[in-house]
Amino acid sequence: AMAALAAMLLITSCGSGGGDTGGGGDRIRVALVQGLAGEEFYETMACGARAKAKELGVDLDVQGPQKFDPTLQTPIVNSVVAGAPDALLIAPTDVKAMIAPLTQAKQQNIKIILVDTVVEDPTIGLSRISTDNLKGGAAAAEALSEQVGGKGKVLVISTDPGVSTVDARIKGFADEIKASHPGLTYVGVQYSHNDVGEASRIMNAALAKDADLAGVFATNLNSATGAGTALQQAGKLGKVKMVGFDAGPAQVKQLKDGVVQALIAQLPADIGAKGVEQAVAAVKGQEVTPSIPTDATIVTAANVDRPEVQKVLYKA
Ligand code: T6T
Repeated sequence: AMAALAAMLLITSCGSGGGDTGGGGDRIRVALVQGLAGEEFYETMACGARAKAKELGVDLDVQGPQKFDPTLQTPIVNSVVAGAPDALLIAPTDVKAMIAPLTQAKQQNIKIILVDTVVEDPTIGLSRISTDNLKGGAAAAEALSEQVGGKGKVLVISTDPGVSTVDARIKGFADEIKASHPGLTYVGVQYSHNDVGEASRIMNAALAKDADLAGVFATNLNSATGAGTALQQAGKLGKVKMVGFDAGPAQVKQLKDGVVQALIAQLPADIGAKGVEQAVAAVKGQEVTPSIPTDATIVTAANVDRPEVQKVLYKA
């Protein structure tokens, strides 16, 4: 009950950007650099981080690029680093391209905490907090297999190669099909560059190419929104089954409309809150936890109205 209450507080305490605090003398200063500004997953993460920052009495500055793109995220990191915060929470937008700017931050003794995504260099990030995306991808394969009755062609729509989270989801999905679903034919992955319109175009082209397509797995919010819109407009409801990662308002509507059969909801607010906790511990020289997995919930039309499931849906 206490945990449920704490989760409620996290969600409800995120009104009009309330947790950011004015710069006080020797308060710990933490920066959060999102993967994408204004998107429900990262805004919900910011919400959890703000609530925790307020509780712990630290300053939190939140920034993010307008596109999920390392060439736009790099200058933001550079300017944040120039301001010399004590700690940096970041969701790196590419496993390779973000190593250089984060190495700079590390050299300036800024404590780095990775939230959601990671980089390939294992020495970057004192703590890594994320969903078990490999497992999440496998769960998506299982859910999709069940929906299509264990047979037929299945497609994956992702964002870009080199994004650790979605890459792990694809691998988990493909491995699970290979290991346990011999009736499914995985026709491969296509990349939307995290663009809703592009995900729709990919879905439409796939429907035109494979008239017998049985299912699609969309690896994140924008991919799912675009793919679902295309399925709906093509009148493929119920004919082509879909499973999507993430649970923003558009995904939940698609679930209720019967466009999508299952969603895998992450706990972005938890990731943000735990990130701030780890950052503060690192700055104070206390023990940090190198790897913190956060939960995922499979949301379907059958369970979406339950209070414990409502709680994991991302804020609007
Ligand atoms: O799926 C999340 C996040 O985990 C991923 O790294 C990028 O996409 C999202 O932000 C959803 O759009």
